[in-house]
Amino acid sequence: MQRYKERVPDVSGVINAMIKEGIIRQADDIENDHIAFRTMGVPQLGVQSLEKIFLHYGYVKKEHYYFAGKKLDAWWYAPPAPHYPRIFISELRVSELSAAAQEIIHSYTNEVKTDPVNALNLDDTAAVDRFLHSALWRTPTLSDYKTLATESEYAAWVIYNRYYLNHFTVSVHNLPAGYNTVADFNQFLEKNGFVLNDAGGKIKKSPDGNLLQSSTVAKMIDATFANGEVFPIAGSYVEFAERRVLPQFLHLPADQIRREHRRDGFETGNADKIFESTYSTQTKKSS
Ligand code: OOG
Ligand code: NI
Repeated sequence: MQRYKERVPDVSGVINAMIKEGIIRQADDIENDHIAFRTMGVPQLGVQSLEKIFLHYGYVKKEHYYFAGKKLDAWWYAPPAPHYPRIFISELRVSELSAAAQEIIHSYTNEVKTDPVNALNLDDTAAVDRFLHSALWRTPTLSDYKTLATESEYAAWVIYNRYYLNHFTVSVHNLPAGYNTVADFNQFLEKNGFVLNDAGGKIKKSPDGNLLQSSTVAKMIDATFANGEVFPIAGSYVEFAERRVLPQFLHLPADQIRREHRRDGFETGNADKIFESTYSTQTKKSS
């Protein structure tokens, strides 16, 4: 979380606003619904590589999601115990981009000769942490970044940001009344000046009505490219999730509701719009 917190002012912004409002006493009181990573789909990297870290720690691979327009695949991973966050990892279908974009991407990812996770001692948590904060390939040029962005904003984001955490997610359903729905929590956020992603509406709702999500718009950060060129690019964002109690458990008293009684997993239609929290159509509102 360290680098993410430093680069995403909304992280401490949201936590501090929640403490000030008396919703929580300290940051640790927040239930982290899930965290998300983005990757490049090339043979030695991508989901098949990154997921090995989480599988090693007992995460279980669950459903696949496909995003045709954005040329992405994603999977989610269930944690080994309910107090750990779920994990959402997406991957760019690099081979579906133009030859020019593929050439740019490969010029960076080819610096990674073999699957780097295979070389990690996965029991060494400090080494894993260092790996997740490692650069993997050289600092991109601004011109490569811009060329990629015209074709895939996701590609441009990953070429610069590598594996740095994309977002963490505040679970709202266990918060006090008045804040325990995404609708109410969004009101609280907007009252405090946070700008919400409104792609497809500010509340993303699954067809079953039981998974509701919203997110802040990523703020622009001054990124330093090759040769010291500085240019503002999208950082990361914070997400909010409300998982409603499944119909078969609605009879349970409120104090008996646990994670397994609520809607689990993700939703393609919701996720498709949440990705846009770092896309220029949204970030133009926050800068
Ligand atoms: C992930 C977007 C999808 C969700 O919870 O459905 C997502 C991303 O922006 O990398 O976070
Ligand atoms: Ni998410």
